[in-house]
Amino acid sequence: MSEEPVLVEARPTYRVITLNRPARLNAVTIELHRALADALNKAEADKTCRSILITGAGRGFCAGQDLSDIDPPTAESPADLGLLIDRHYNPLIRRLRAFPMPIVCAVNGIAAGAGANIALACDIVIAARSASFLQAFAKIGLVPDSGGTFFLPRLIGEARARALCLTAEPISAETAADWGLIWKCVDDAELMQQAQALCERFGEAPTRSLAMIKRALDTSAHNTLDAQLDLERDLQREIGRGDDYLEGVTAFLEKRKPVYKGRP
Ligand code: T3D
Repeated sequence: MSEEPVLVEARPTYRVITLNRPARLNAVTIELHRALADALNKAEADKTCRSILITGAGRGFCAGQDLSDIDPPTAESPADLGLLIDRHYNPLIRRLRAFPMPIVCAVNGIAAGAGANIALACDIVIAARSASFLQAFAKIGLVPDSGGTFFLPRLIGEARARALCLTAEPISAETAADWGLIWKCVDDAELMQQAQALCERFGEAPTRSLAMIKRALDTSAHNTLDAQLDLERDLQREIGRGDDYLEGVTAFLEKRKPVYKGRP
């Protein structure tokens, strides 16, 4: 197993972050959490970075929490899994959702437990045809975490969400796409090329406006229509004062391709 739990490759306008514990299907350790948080922080600090691509090394995307990286519970000393979630998983999910640029997740193989829900927290999920999604938690006597109980019913409806969580049965990437759990399923050989093409496109996009779109969509999950209309107005007012809107409209009127600053 290579030393680094996360590999980071800087492309001109985006970063490829690869979960890199292939012998364990990229199961998440505390070390991996720290490396991932560090990679996200550095990407955000770099103004040339306008999107993120997350994928996994080897045949899996991520098998969730590394079950050998936690102290085994005993009758005298039961586990406090809440601590792990508070310190690492919840901050990661919040960070992905609030990240001020699009995050594309290329699911190259099985995404299980928290691994599945980390993928669902990304903005656009593309999966290889051979990949699958598994809410593994009930198999080991746990409840879905990392936002699973939030994302699943909203994406695929109550009936399917309940069955996936309660049976802990996997679904194929094709089914995930048919159900609307992910954006699309592509042939294995095309996965990275399609994910990279998306990130390249985001490299020319008005990044601040994309960040606000993320915010508006996240808020809509628990807003009334009235509150959402007000939020849309406020965001539009703010973004409408920026350079990218001016450039977008000017380019449209001049019948040319806009050149957005993205993250000034
Ligand atoms: O601390 C907490 O627990 C709270 C937080 C919870 C968040 C969670 O994510 S809980 C859910 C944890 N994940 C799981 O329960 C999934 C466990 N893994 C599996 O059920 C299976 O590995 C898969 C269905 C994902 C894939 O099966 P398969 O047959 O394709 O592969 P495999 O042979 O089981 O796994 C390959 C290797 O990866 C194997 O090691 P070995 O035998 O070759 O040395 C296996 O032990 C290892 N591995 C897979 N998942 C994990 C793991 N090692 C540690 N932790 C894992 N989660």
